[in-house]
Amino acid sequence: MATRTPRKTTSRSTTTTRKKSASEPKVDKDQLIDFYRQMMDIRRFEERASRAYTQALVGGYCHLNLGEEAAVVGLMAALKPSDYLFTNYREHGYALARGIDPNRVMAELYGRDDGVSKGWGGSMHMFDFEARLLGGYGIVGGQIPLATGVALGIQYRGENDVVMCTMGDGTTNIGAFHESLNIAALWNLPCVFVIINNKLGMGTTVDKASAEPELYKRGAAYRMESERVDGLDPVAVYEAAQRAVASARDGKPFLLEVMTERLKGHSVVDPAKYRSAEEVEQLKLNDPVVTFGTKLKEDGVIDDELMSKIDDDAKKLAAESADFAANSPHPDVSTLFDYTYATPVPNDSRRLPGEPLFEPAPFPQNGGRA
Ligand SMILES: Cc1ncc(C[n+]2csc(CCOP(=O)(O)OP(=O)(O)O)c2C)c(N)n1
Ligand SMILES: [Mg+2]
Repeated sequence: MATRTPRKTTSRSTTTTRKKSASEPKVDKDQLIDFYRQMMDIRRFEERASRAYTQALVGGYCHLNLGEEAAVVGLMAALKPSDYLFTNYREHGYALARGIDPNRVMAELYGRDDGVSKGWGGSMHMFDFEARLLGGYGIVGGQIPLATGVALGIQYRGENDVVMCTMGDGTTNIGAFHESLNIAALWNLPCVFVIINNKLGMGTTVDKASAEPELYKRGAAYRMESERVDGLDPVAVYEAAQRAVASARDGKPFLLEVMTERLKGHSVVDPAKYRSAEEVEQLKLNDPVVTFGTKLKEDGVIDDELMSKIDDDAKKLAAESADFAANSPHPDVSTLFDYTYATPVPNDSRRLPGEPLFEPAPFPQNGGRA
């Protein structure tokens, strides 16, 4: 029987050391219960999404936040409503924690008109300016330069918001990661770069892909303060994210590494055969929804009755969102090109699927001679 390895709650980079001040806000009982509720909502939503995908109700790719719920909830709690968020393709949980209606999130997975991106984006490309969720990116690392650019925009306009940019562990080996961190540190941009370290980039482990597997240490190359935190504990994540966000708001970008688990395959269709039976057994002990629920019970914050009510409510919410999505209309094909560019592009082809790429040139009457 595997045992849960005790984790150090945080490790900090050598660039700066800072003691936790007594004035940092504590998390009260209501907020602890709210964290648990949000984590359970994401868990049940993702399970419902997975089912819908296997029933062919969802097209394209579908990557889930199963195992990352504590990370998502803790991070999002540290942002103001006007702060900006960029994520990768593993984004449903972020959309929910950012306060977007689960019906709209599920409708996007179903490719329907009521979806977050009006059904044209799908699982990987949700965008909601009101919630300041600026995507959803399928290209590994594609979000990092864009997030850095938005941070530059905030600084240029003298605003007080910050940008949080989440990415996977595998993403830290993409050139754009290094270019963006370098420029953000050089120009003091208000950006928090968050590595969600689930220990796998598809099927490749961090140890096999990264010469420095303690990824938060990469901040040192850019004299950027950085920290590693236990991503199974939403409170630890929340407190670390608060420090990171405060630093960024003060013009000092921050690199935060959140140690999580990916409970299932890379995407819904991946059976994850590359994982050993022992590893899979260990995962059960590192399930954040279970471990956080147990801790709240032991601490007397929550009882069995409230726990099952929260679970029932979450299942109901997920089922309702699936019904809503199934009943939402498909987008009209005439809107296919409406949301591709923010401003018109002169040579933008408005060709519908199946139409010829170019109009055939007329055959020259004189046989092609001048
Ligand atoms: C530029 C680019 N290269 C490769 C891929 C294929 N790909 C999709 S996800 C992925 C792994 C990324 O792993 P990680 O950054 O750890 O994120 P996770 O899936 O674990 O959340 C790869 C290689 C891609 N989408 N984009
Ligand atoms: Mg990963």
